[in-house]
Amino acid sequence: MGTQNNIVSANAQKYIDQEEKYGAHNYHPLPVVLSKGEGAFVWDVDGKRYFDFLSAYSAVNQGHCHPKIIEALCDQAHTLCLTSRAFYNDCLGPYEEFVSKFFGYDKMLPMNSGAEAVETALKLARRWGYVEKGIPEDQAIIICCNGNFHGRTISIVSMSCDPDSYSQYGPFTPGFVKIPYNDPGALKAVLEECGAQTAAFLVEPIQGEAGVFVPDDGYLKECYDLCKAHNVLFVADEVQTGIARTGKMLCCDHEGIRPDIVILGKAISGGVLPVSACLADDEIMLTIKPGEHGSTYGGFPLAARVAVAALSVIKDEKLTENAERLGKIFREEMSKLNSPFIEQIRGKGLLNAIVIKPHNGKEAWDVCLKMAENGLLAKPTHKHIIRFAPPLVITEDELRVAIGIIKESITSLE
Ligand code: IF1
Repeated sequence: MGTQNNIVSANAQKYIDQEEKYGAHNYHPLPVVLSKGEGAFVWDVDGKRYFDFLSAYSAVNQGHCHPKIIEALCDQAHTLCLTSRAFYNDCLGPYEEFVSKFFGYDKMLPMNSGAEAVETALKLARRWGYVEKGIPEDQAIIICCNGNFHGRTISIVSMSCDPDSYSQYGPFTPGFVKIPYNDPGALKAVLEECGAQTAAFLVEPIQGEAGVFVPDDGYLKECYDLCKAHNVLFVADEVQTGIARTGKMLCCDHEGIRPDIVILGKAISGGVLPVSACLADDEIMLTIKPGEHGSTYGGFPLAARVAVAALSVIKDEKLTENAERLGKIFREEMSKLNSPFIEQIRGKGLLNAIVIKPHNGKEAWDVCLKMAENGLLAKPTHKHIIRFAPPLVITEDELRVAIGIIKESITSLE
């Protein structure tokens, strides 16, 4: 907040009131009004600087307003923004080749939001199930996990276990079978019962929204092998865990598995434009023919240039290695804090979370308010879990200062 003890300045309150009056009330933000971002930092309207430990839910891995990404955006914005897919252009082909080779797949299908890429993956999986696997029409099953978050369309919330995501949005899309996360036996049982009509298994390599739920080592590999044994596609939702966030380019790389379909979003564009994509090989990707899927802005020239620049920054600045190294320091330092508030610390790379035990009548929200007061922004998920996900460009010195703020904020509430 612009001023101390969580009192919002009149300047900031003006923007809060505007959103309250003229905007839908589909969020409950922390009372901070931001106006500038650079690297690992953001500033509020009163000029106060904060460490950004949310990174727009892992979309800003490259740091706010990265100069090379902004340069690509501005250069293309002056030249050609949008052509639609009714015509070719000189940006999409180079983008498709760059991304396909970057991740090692035959092809990519460009979309805009993460949810659209997830919907695209669901359509690709069902289409492959009918055309290639021979599942009877309209009977394809897609297995998903309890605690999942894949976006907010009606088909996607049809897979959700969170009433906040699905209640009073029915009727729901059929064809989804939910199983417990981190339980290969549950997947084995469902595949043995109805593997023949199962098209895919959709999974987050780490469940972000569920509270950075890291599955046991080997879970993903065991599920992958079960899918292969039953001719079922292994579909990884790497929208939040991908693009170096967990210390590998894709979180699935930690287990050496190559998903049949990879879903990307968020940091593929470095937090500059909504850009997403599905990656797959020809057997899957070419089951969708011209005119059978698309979107107005999918892969548009502006997105193409921005995404190529954003992915190049990840490699050029070795952000994957940085996330791996600094993530270990974060968890090590936080585990030294012996606080009644801390129940558990978990994560991979720079996707971490602390499970807060309410104490002295204070809970995760109060910790976040105190951290904001002390110059660090993070937000609770599911009431008691605080996610800590700074931009991957953060330096070790900056991280150690941020850790000091987190520790000081927690101990001040004890
Ligand atoms: C909100 C959550 C995170 C995602 C995964 C697909 C999508 C997301 C693994 C859809 C999006 C965002 C959505 C945003 C908050 C944030 C979020 F809290 F909602 F669940 F990160 F954990 N797959 N996650 O995490 O991508 O359509 O948003 O581009 O809806 O409040 P999107």
